[in-house]
Parts: sequence; C-alpha cells; structure tokens
Amino acid sequence: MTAGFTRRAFLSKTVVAIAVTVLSSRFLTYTEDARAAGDTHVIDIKAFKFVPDTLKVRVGDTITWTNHDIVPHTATADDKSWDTGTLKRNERASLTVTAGMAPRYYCRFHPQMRAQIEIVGGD
Ligand SMILES: [Cu+2]
Repeated sequence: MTAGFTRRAFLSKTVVAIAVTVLSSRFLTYTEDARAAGDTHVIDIKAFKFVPDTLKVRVGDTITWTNHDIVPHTATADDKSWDTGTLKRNERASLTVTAGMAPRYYCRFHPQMRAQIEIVGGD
C-alpha cells in the first residue's frame, strides 16, 4: 500500500514536470517566432564603448551604429569584411545582416573597443 502511494506521487510529479517543460518550450518558441527577420537594432557608441557589446540578430536584420562621442569611431569587422567607415559625432551607419557575416568587430581608431554580433535562427 505504501508502495502504491509512492508510485502515484512519483507519476503525478513526473506529469507536472513534463507539462511544465512542454509549456515553457512552447512559450520560448512563440517568443522567438514573434520576432520576424527584418528588425532594426541600434548600437550606441559612447564613452569609447559599443552599447550593447553583444547583440543577437537574424539574417535580414539591420544594425545601426550611432556615434555619440566627440571623437570619431568605426565599427570594423575583425577580418575587415565590413566597415561602417568613419563616424564623426552624431553620425550613423547601417548594415544589413548577411549569413556568415563576420561577428566580431572593433574600432579602427581605438582597437581596444571591441564588440560582437550573434546571428541566431535560420531565416
Ligand atoms: Cu573609436
């Protein structure tokens, strides 16, 4: 009898755990899908930093860098495959995310300024 009770308790806990797992994975899937490709992301360059310095993007999204500092900056891929060019104060430049785009970048004038994008999703 004790064994039977224990087993029922185990089963119900298992059912609850599975239900929670299914619900949370559905929720995550929904929120991922809710964000369509083609979004615009804004990266601020201020106080010699890219903000944010890590950004999740999808192929087809647009990234816009705006320089708020007095001195000029760039956002330049580590492998030089893309480059915003020199951005003076309050200037901005945009790039469209392409598949296989080099994720890490820096400022040509201040190589200690570093940041990266992370390309997520398949479409
Ligand atoms: Cu710079």
